[in-house]
Amino acid sequence: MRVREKEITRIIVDGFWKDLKEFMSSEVGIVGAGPSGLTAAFYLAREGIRVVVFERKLSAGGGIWGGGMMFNRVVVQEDAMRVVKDLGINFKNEGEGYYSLDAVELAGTLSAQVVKNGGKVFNLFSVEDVVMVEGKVRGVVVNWSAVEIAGLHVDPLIFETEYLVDATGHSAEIATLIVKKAGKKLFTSTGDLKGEGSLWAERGEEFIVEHTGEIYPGVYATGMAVNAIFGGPRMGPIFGGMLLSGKKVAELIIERRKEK
Ligand code: 48F
Repeated sequence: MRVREKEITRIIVDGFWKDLKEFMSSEVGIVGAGPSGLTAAFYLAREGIRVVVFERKLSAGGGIWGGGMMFNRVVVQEDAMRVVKDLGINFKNEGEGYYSLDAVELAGTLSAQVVKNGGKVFNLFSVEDVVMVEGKVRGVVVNWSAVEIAGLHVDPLIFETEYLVDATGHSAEIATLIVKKAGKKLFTSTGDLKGEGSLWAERGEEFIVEHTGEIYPGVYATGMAVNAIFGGPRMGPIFGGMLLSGKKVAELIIERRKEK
């Protein structure tokens, strides 16, 4: 079979263009493809909801790949095993309620399950702002990560979303942007981000699931962003809370849609 170089390019451009147009307007936008954002996207996509994930880096998976200190094994506790089983990931029972997973299998399977279920991950896309009309967040302002890294003077594009999820991890970038642009109006006691506390694994894991939810009208937080926003402790290399937080935020959005 003859391989025509220009056909390869045409197929890439056509396919990417089609995805761009399809997801330009999505029901849920998730910023950050770490464990919490991908888990949320998986459960939303599984419900047939149009969900788009923006990831600044080349690969989806966020902090999963490196495990703890580049030892690429992931530890989860009993409660999170329902997510692991929904995803069909292999695990090792370590006893006393601890389980371990291969970090590459977790990152790869989570990413694949989002896409297989109809979600879209745009990697190499950085969210640099939100669209806010009369105090309501209506979408995100996106540029190529390469433009961001090079500091080029290039205007961004806009994606429309009905619900937005801050899954940006420790930096809680969407919450930070909202405070910067709209003032201290987050659903925290001060309206501001409270900042992440020092490491306390057990409390950090509970806190993250308890506080996962809406942080501004139509905007939700999941994963480490939750602890940065509400002042919870960090938990180090245990990932159950991330998976459960992602599942919870998806369930909250699914419920919210039903109320409409
Ligand atoms: O940091 P990350 O893995 O967040 P998470 O889902 O999980 C945290 C754990 O990995 C770990 C931990 C648990 O023990 O503490 O740190 O809360 O993934 C966040 C992703 O968001 C991307 C970033 O590149 C990363 O992959 N990201 C952050 N800001 C933006 C962004 C942005 N403005 N636009 C696009 N992507």
